[in-house]
Amino acid sequence: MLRLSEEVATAVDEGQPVVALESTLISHGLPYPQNLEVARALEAEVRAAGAVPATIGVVGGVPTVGMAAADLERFATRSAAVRKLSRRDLAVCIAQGADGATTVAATMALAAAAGIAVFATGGIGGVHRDAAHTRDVSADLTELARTPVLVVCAGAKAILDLPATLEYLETLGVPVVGYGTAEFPAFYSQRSGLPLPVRADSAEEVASLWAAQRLHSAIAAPGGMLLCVPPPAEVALPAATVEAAISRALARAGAVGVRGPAVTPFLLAAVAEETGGESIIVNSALLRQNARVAAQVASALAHRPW
Ligand code: PSU
Ligand code: MN
Repeated sequence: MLRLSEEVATAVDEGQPVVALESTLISHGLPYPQNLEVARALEAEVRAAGAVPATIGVVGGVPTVGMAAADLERFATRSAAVRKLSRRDLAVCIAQGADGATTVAATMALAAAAGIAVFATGGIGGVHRDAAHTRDVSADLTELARTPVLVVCAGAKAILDLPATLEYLETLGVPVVGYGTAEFPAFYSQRSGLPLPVRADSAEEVASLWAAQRLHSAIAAPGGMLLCVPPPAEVALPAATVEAAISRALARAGAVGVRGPAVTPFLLAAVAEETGGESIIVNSALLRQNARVAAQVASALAHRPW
């Protein structure tokens, strides 16, 4: 029910550093050909930092940890034929033998099942801005509340209600740590103005926080942790530019009447158009940075006695 590549299985068995990577951003988060370039670049970043990459997805109905190059290419080039899988969609995709790209929620579940504790993504899902009416809150948040995986991200996607997302993470008991910052990053921009309770300034410091959370998780209350890395300064966009683009994107989504799992992919594509492609440059750069940081944390963890 869970296929690990030989490389990943060996690394997990031997306690080598491994970093999980998700596949929804490949099939439904970025356009071709940037999606394929990014998918390959993330694996390369993880390797360059001394860890083993494990891209996760459901391949022909088989939950796969450590996707083959040919599968990555199919997920990037034939994305219309690849489902977007959150946790609720996993069993159905398996039963129907389909291809499915896993979101943060589904990737966490499969990573934990494979014995992988560190996962790098771009921005997590969260509370949507119209959640008061639609009740649209990403399953990424509830997964963080129950699955012991450290998720390295640039905060929650800026298309969301960031203050409400932070509040909900607090409600769910998820520790949120800033990496070199005491503020929740805003995905395309470095700052949101929202303070974080915890800050860490090195991979070793993160590893010690995560080791404590993992222990606490094992004996008392199971759950993950969020490490928030601001996007690289060279490519980060001014908050005002991003807000203007998001307003136009949200208006378009409202006019078309997009609902459910289609909302996030629609908004990401619309923001890319509204920023003349700049959002894709930031998204790709922050993904690479997060993969690097995750690999450094996984390496620091591998060197700890517990
Ligand atoms: N981050 C990105 N691009 C993405 C996503 C995150 O930079 O495409 C995906 C993740 O897989 C995340 C999902 O789990 O969007 C959230 O979707 P939803 O809001 O429907 O839960
Ligand atoms: Mn949703």
